[in-house]
Amino acid sequence: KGDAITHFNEDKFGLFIHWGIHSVLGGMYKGERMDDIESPEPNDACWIQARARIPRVEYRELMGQFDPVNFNADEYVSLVKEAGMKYIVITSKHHDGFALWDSKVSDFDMGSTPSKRNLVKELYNACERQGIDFGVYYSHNIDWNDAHDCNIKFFCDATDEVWPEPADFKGKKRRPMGANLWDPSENTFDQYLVNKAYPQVRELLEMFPNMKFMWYDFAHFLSKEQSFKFYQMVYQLNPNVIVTDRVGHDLGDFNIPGDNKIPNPEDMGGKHWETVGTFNNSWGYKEYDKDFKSPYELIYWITAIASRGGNYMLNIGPKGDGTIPQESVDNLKEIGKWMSVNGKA
Ligand code: FUL
Repeated sequence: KGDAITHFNEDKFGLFIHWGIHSVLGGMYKGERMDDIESPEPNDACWIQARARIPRVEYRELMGQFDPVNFNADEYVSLVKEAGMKYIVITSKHHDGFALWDSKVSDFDMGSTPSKRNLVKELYNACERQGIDFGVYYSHNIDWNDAHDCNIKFFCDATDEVWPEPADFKGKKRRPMGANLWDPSENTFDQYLVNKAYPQVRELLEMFPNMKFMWYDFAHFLSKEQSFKFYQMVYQLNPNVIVTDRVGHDLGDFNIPGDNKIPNPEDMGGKHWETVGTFNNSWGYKEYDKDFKSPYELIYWITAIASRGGNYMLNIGPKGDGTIPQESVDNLKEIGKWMSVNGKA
């Protein structure tokens, strides 16, 4: 995969998009800020279902409110170009399990929303038109809607670890972060893999023949064989697609040092790497988080990362209707002014 990895590394600067039905909530649950809910789960707005322990049936109702009337894929891609970015990765399915396209194997998807739009495809087509590289994020291990306990029980048995139930989290050193133990689906984890995750990965690769990146995320509870299968599927269906190390078990073609982390390149095992970063403190849209980095700070991140040989993928969290928060738009435009003078053409 040498050429594909070199090409990726030359892209240097890209846009990450965290979008889904969680965006409708904007970090608020029943009038309460998710940060104020007592929970050990992360306070990223994409995690609101886990943090507030929202039952699956109730959460699914958000599909009825997800109406992306302000989403225009070509405008997104034009903004990316204006910012001097070369690629886009979008959350095709985040941990909640909702597919941002019309999936043949699940009704927890765009096909069940009022607009029925295939948002991932709209973006892919716009990237193709405007010459921007495209990839998808896919949460392969964690799926709160369909993946039972996300394999935590198997993982615990396999490693002989006994992890506490959610009620006992407090003060414990380790905990099963991300597993759905509040309202697990009736599927076994294997049924989820065979009936949803593997077929969806295939759908994505077949739908987007020119895609460049498969951004698997969060493999904490997968066996080595399961991680390998996810890696292998991509290789067999499209060997030009490169895969994040978050596929699990030291597989993967490039490394992600951690969210909002600039690594020491010597610790990256000789692989190319990508820092992923947020504008504010959340990946998904959170209506009350106004703590946006300034363009000057972001230019520091760009230069610090590029000078160490890495890539920087900066994130936006659109609102449920597809509007990009104004602060992000303004900052991307400011960065673009700097990039037009200092960036590579
Ligand atoms: C993490 C996820 O849990 C976050 O929600 C986000 O997607 C980040 C990029 O990766 O592992």
